[in-house]
Amino acid sequence: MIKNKKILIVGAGGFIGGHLVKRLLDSGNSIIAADIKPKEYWFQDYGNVENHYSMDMKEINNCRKVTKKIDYVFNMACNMGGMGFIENNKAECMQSVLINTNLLIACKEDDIKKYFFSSSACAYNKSKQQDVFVDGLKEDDAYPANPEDGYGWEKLFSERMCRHFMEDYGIEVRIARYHNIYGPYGTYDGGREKAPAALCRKVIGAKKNNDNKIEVWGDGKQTRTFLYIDDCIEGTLRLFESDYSEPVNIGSDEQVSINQMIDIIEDISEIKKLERIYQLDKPKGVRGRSSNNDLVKKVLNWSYKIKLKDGLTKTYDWINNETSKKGTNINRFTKS
Ligand code: GKE
Repeated sequence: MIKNKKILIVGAGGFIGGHLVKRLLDSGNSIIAADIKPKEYWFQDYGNVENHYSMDMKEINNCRKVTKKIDYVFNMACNMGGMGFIENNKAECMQSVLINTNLLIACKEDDIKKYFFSSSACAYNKSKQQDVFVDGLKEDDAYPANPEDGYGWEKLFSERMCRHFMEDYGIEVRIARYHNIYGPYGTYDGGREKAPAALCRKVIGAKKNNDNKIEVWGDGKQTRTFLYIDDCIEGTLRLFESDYSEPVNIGSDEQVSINQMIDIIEDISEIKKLERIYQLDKPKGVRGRSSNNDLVKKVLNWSYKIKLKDGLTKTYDWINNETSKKGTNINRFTKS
């Protein structure tokens, strides 16, 4: 476990970044945390951390301000969200390339030795994701390149930027391709939410309003895998401490249809089966996606532990608690 290091976490005000701050803080590191979000929009905000609020890391001089005398850098920052966001904000998502590029330049200038980049399953070739219950994506399936428009291209390009900074300047890079990470402190409304949180929120709303139906994007048959945040953090830190510098899947292979996920959430909610209003015009993304975990098991001798039902139960309970609080403005941040 990483300890007694000085670590910069960029995107620390966000979902995965916030959990990473907590985990590295608890294991005895000193943390520099930076995010473009103003303080009131940080999902988790710890006092014993050097926090830089409203810091736009697309600006190289901001990157240079926080890479001084740092041991490790984790780039968890990008302008992103679920399909509802990335399908409608392609230029915004592409600009995250400035964060990764400028951060790497600053790291080179400050001779930082190790750098983590949070990539995504959206980097994978879409032609491999056209059916439901598809075979899990292997790391080589990113080429020939045909990633998700906007966001996926930025992730794939930034992976290569990391590789070349390692080859040319000796910065050790570690790259994880995340497969739909969910859990407490994740966005659940406002437009950036992904399916697990969105559907938990909708079922909670139906229960509270005594509704007998919920709106579902697509036909509900599309399939995905979803990884609980604690597994994401564990896999991320094991990858970072490994000596493997190529992209690796950090995801689950427990593939379900969206309809099956709603069934699970209804069981958690102890609500009767809801009528599903299928909105075929809403953003759908790929038809099917799963993570092949052969490589991650081989290089890290690790695999995720938390089953979807268990992760969704924790997520549902957290969102239920948050939505019952008055005046909660968490996750309202929708524009960079
Ligand atoms: N967001 C959302 N909200 N999705 C819904 C909803 C809803 O209310 N109802 C059904 N869906 C369906 C979407 O139409 C899509 O087919 C599926 O759930 C998953 O949507 P998602 O969670 O928004 O995003 P995707 O898995 O398609 O893509 C995401 O993949 C991640 C990496 O695995 C991306 O948006 C990024 O968040 C990221 O790259």
